[in-house]
Amino acid sequence: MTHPARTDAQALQRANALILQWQARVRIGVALVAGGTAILLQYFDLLQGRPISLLVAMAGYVAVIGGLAVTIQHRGVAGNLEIGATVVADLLFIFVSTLASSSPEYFERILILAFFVLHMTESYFGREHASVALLVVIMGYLGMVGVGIERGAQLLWPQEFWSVTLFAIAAGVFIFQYGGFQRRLQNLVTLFHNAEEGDFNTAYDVSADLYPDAITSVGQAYNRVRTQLASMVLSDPLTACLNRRGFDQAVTREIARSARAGSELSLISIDIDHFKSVNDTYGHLAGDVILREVGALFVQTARGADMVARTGGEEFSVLLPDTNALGGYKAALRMCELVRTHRFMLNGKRVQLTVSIGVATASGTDDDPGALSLKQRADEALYAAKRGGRDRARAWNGELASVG
Ligand code: GH3
Ligand code: MG
Ligand code: MG
Repeated sequence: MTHPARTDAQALQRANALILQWQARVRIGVALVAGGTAILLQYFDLLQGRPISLLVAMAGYVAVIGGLAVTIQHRGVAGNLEIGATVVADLLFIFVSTLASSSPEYFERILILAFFVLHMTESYFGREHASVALLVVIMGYLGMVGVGIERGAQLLWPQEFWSVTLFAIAAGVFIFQYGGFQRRLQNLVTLFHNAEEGDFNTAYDVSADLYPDAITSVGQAYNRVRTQLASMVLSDPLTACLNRRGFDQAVTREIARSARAGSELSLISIDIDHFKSVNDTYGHLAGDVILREVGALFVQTARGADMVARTGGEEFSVLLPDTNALGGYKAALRMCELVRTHRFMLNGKRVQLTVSIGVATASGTDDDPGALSLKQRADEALYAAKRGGRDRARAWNGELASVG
């Protein structure tokens, strides 16, 4: 069995790898366009600096980003190391290329370019990575201004601080507002992942979205179809009872609950006797009508908390929370009686039907059986009822397993 938290982490790393791969193409494209244009401008003396420095910086950046992308594609996963390396390469390229093409009074270009890095980091990798990148940009920028001023550049600290402050405000708002983007998207992915597994218990929390956007809309749409999906995936279309999947989920959930509460829980397995002969005599469609009627009978007789399922062709199961062995056995007897005495009618003729039933009970203590063995025990008891002559209920008592 795979650990869910680990599966989530792996899914995230695979998503990171895909994002970094297409981002590499964008990064290389932007570097080539911006760097190429700058080199051209330098060539015609419209921009200061030597084209060769910029060319080296650009080639280095493209090589690093391209190399990272190839490695990530090869490995199929990417984590903090790869994201960090990409951001460091971005910032180094921005600083180095600005140095190679701008005099100190134009260093603010760094802040403009840094927004590109923040966007790429923020939107896809979240608030933490973007905040670190923001901090590095501010420190690096102030460092460069400091060195510039020391070397006699015409820069004024108050003006530079104000530029950095404006940048920090704008970038901070951006990070704050989009900070949850990746996490919220991940929540949505988890919801859909759970739905794939047949778990529709959690709704998308719309009220947690301070700034409703497209993700909120998808969440709302998911909430609208959630109940429909649940009934489609977890219930049996013929009888409208739970299907096997829905029942398995309910058993796992209720066993955990009863273990927490220290309460007992009974599971009833039912199989219709000689059902094949009903089909053989009246046809498969008539058999279906009977199955629907039997399901309705069990639903009618069940208490509010009980869960009725059609777990096989002509097999039903009922889960009875807070029910001890005696209660479960009595319920089973009642169901036997109910089917035996019910007037099933097909083609104007009364059809006599009986069921065989097995009951198993979990006591709610530490040595409880899991969902699987509880079902196995009920099935063993059911087979014992069949062997005993049908139309009867048997409770699992620990010895049935060894009875031939
Ligand atoms: P037993 O008393 O040993 O249970 O006899 P049985 O004939 O009920 O049991 P068996 O398992 O041999 O056969 C089950 C039959 O149930 C086979 C099939 O004809 C019928 N059946 C299974 N699923 C469906 C269904 O979805 N619709 C209908 N109409 N019949 C079904
Ligand atoms: Mg059967
Ligand atoms: Mg049968």
